Amino acid sequence: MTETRHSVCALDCPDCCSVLVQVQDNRATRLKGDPSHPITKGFLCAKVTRYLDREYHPERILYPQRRVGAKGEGRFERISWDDAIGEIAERLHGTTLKHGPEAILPYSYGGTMGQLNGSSMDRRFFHRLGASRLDRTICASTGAAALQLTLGVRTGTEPEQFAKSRCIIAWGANILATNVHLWPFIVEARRNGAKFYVIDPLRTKTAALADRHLAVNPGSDAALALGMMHIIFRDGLEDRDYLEKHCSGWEELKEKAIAYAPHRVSQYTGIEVETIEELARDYATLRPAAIRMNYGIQRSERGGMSAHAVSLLPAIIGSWKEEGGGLQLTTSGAFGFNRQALERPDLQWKSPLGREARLRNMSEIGKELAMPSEHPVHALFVYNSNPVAIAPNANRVHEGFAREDLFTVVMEQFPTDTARYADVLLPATTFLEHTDLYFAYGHYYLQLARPALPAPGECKSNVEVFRLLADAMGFDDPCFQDSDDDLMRQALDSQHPALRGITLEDLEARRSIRLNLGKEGAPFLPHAVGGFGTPSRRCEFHPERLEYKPPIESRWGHEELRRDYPLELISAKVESGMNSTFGYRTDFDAECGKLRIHPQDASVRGIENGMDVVVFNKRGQLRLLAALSDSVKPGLVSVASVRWSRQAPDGKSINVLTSDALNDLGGGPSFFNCLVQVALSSHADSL
Ligand SMILES: Nc1nc2c(c(=O)[nH]1)N[C@H]1C(S)=C(S)[C@@H](COP(=O)(O)OP(=O)(O)OC[C@H]3O[C@@H](n4cnc5c(=O)[nH]c(N)nc54)[C@H](O)[C@@H]3O)O[C@H]1N2
Ligand SMILES: Nc1nc2c(c(=O)[nH]1)N[C@H]1C(S)=C(S)[C@@H](COP(=O)(O)OP(=O)(O)OC[C@H]3O[C@@H](n4cnc5c(=O)[nH]c(N)nc54)[C@H](O)[C@@H]3O)O[C@H]1N2
Ligand code: SF4
Ligand SMILES: [Mo]
Repeated sequence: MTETRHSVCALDCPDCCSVLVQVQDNRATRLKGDPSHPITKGFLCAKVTRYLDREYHPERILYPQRRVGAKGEGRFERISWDDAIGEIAERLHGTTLKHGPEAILPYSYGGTMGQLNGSSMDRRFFHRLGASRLDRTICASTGAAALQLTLGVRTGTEPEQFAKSRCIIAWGANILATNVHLWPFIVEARRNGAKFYVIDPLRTKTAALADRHLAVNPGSDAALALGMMHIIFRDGLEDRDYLEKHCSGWEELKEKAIAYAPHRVSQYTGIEVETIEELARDYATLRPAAIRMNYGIQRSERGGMSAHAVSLLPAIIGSWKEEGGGLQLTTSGAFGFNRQALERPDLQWKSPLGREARLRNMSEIGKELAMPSEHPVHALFVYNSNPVAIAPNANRVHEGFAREDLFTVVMEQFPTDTARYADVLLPATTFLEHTDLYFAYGHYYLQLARPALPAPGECKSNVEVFRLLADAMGFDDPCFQDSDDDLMRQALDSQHPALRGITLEDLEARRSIRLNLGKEGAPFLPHAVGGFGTPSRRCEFHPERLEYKPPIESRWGHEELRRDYPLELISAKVESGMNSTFGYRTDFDAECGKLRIHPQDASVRGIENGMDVVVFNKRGQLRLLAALSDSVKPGLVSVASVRWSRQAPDGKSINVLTSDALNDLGGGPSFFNCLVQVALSSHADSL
């Protein structure tokens, strides 16, 4: 019998699609987008349309296992759940007795956007244990901090409104690859005459389809935004009324912007003066104008400053007032779940002086594990993430995970680079197999998913595993026995106006519900008349932070570095991947094995298309195949991220090259400022 069941795509993607699963005899035969969902609009991206290859893949981890080979070798023996839970509880208990609970570190990130399996029972467990806390900075903390600084909230223009815009700027946003459900709204706007700009160092598929592509130098966005402000103020195109009523600090910024004349900005950004003039004029006069800023711009040394500068632009021209205006980086702040109830930070261990457990920055996991420390981490618990592949400065990360004295638990669906380092490996369910409650970071629909398929083998959800572990550790607070439905009810039991009146029963019946945002049926205009969450309740301009300097790891930065490593490397996301999640797919892996290099840079190095090359810097080196392309400017090279190192011929993935230096705001990484040199493989030995 064939039937259609409902689910929600849990991948780390702003679109959070509503999914229909065709099922025959309890086996899925097809996934498709829910046609009734206003954002999904009946289609899924190419990578998730094929998700059933993952669901039924022969390499899925189906049973608990214990390491039998050397660390990192990936050899395991099957054990029972009782033995696995018993062993983990014993080791965590032993670590606590010997070194204190802060010697235990949880490590999780974006495996699932579900609230239950992403951050509920796990947080309760580690809080009660007194483990070190993890600062989850690897992706979005810099942009989030910049929005918080500027707007005091993490919300923005709803995707539907982009259809009404007359000027759209995709700023560090590869929409066709990473946010494809925004595209139909952009197409509609362009059909009505909108002009579409893309600001991205790479000529991505999105950039290739733009009316104007500005191939900015990496990390120079703050200069470009200041240049736009210069022109807007110079030509009197600002919305003075809006600035006076709702903004603070703008007069000083106006003064500061005088120094950012187009010819100077052109030198910093690599964009012609006329193009900068055209962009600023169009942005201020083709109304409404909307900016889709994405996380690409904040993954650089001064990414916080860049994100702050860009997020000021809508206030300067007053476009927050207009339907189809404003800016979107994220919509996540509107989902005002009761996090206290869900995560129970009150269970946390506190020292007699009230100190909370120490906080460790996940972007520095290599340093944390590999560098000598007075209070090292002795036990690590990884779930929803693959740090050995995705964290920067990967050689250091490998070194840390290889420590014989480190006890590592990994809960995974697949034998990832990280799973191979596990001492105990636990099998996790996929989103098609467990219950969860979903927020989105690219729209305003709250969604519920029940299991659409049975869990194979002995896979369990994260929530269930932390319940079992809490029991084994003797944690007797009743919250450790809460059911999935209890957790969802607690999350929804919130004072936040966006969730008012939304119950689990409503969600059960409707699956997807738009948050309560302003008047029903009216467009959501969060800052039409203020509405800022900053201390001053205004849009806050921080001119003291806005001083453009080129990143150290750039062709304009540190002189010695750029002499040895003259090329800038960007390792951005690609359409066929989802970070490292689809590392087993050959088409994705082949994409990650290519180095895009401009023909000029190739020819001076004797490199031809398809040749074996070595890319290196002081942190590491890896072998790739040269792909000559003018999608990168001279001086720039690019590699798709992130492959499994197991798949690479030399066992290395791109993050052996990236830096674990933190950027200027929110403790985020600086993946996209990375200097390298490239040589033919045959010459590499003499280097
Ligand atoms: N297909 C696919 N979709 C994804 C993901 C994936 O891996 N694959 N990952 C998901 C995740 S985790 C996230 S965070 C989002 C991220 O979504 P995006 O932010 O759109 O993705 P990124 O590739 O990080 O960066 C976007 C663009 O920024 C550009 N860029 C790099 N440096 C600079 C700079 O200095 N200035 C400017 N203006 N642009 C710059 C890159 O070339 C890239 O094309 O996508 C999510 N969706
Ligand atoms: N060079 C470079 N490095 C980057 C980036 C880049 O652009 N360039 N991007 C960075 C960014 S933005 C991000 S967000 C990070 C992403 O880093 P991660 O969050 O680590 O993302 P993934 O590599 O997709 O790994 C997620 C893992 O979670 C597992 N998983 C999924 N669902 C579940 C579940 O329910 N339970 C359990 N236990 N596991 C589950 C999946 O099998 C998968 O292996 O990478 C960062 N690293
Ligand atoms: S990855 Fe994004 S676009 Fe693809 S199905 Fe999932 S939510 Fe939709
Ligand atoms: Mo991310």
